[in-house]
Amino acid sequence: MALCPRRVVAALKLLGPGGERAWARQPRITGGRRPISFSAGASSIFGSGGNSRKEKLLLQDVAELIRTRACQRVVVMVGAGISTPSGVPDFRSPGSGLYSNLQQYDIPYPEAIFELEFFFHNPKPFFALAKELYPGNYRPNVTHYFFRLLHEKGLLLRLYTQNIDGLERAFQKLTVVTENFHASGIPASKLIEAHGSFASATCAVCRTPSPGEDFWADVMVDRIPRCPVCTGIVKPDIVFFGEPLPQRFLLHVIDFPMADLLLILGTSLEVEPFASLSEAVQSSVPRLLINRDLVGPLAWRPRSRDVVQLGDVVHGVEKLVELLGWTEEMQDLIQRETGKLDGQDR
Ligand code: CNA
Repeated sequence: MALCPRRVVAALKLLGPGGERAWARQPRITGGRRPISFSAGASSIFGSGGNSRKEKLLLQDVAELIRTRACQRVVVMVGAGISTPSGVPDFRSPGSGLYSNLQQYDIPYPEAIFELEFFFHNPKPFFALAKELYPGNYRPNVTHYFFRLLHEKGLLLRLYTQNIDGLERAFQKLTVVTENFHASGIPASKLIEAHGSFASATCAVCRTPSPGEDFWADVMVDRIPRCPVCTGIVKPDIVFFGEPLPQRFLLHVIDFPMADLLLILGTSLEVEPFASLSEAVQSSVPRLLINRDLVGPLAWRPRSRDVVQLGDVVHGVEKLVELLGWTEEMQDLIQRETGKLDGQDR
């Protein structure tokens, strides 16, 4: 299963349980949601009587499902949009996204920065991006800490991220990896970094692993990291287009059918095979999208139990946290974690 921009390999689809295509790409933008007033508790949301399964859910209904633990196998899918409030540019936001600011990276077209062929031709733009994303340059925001709370409450089945900034791990200054328990408090076992990370690096020629410290020492002084064995270019273990996704990504085969709630935040759902996972939960499972735009299958193949919270992701998460009654807990957590990061900076 290789990483593909959606329009390049539109034919690559996840297979449904019966081997059929999970979805067909027929763009269909809905005219928006028609919220139906629905204030019943979780039991009636899942109830089999009457037509409750057909009722439109609202954000407060999702909060109720979480709060009452009617849903306790929550799968989360995220993308670059959860990190823009931390200051990391995403790909596609007009004006601020990387694709709008390509001149500084000197690449012929946006996807080139993650293409092997271009990387071997000119690795400098990619390493400029790597330097930008250096662990410790950015800090997690409310969204990342919301996942931590979900985990602490035993509700997080798995967090699937496309991000390569390591903020789910909350990398701390100069500590490259804590393998088993990430500094954000989300254990490695709960996290799938679907597009890899900068936590490790490998020679692109002889495949010798490279120690993170050596790699970063070179990147920070704008030197291309070279393999001590064969002098090939050392590439961080970020998944480029056409490359296979990490083995752990295959956990989706178990996680998505088991999920009882899917949260999707800050992603355009443009990159496959990640995007198709949004269709891999059972049709009865509510899907909540918190994003600036209505995207992917939620736009053109909506389901009756979709909930869409359009707008800024931090605002959407704060609203959900408030509905959950977790605001104070969240503030305490952020204060504690910010204190730790400040301590490291001193
Ligand atoms: P994308 O295609 O740039 O989409 C981001 C989505 O988030 C868009 O729909 C935006 O409208 C939305 N968005 C941006 N900021 C906000 C905000 N503050 N509030 C609400 N919505 C917002 O990024 P995807 O993650 O979908 O694309 C996948 C690529 C991007 C992956 O391969 C990543 O490796 C790659 N990427 C990662 C990072 C990172 O690690 N932070 C940064 C840039 C690109």
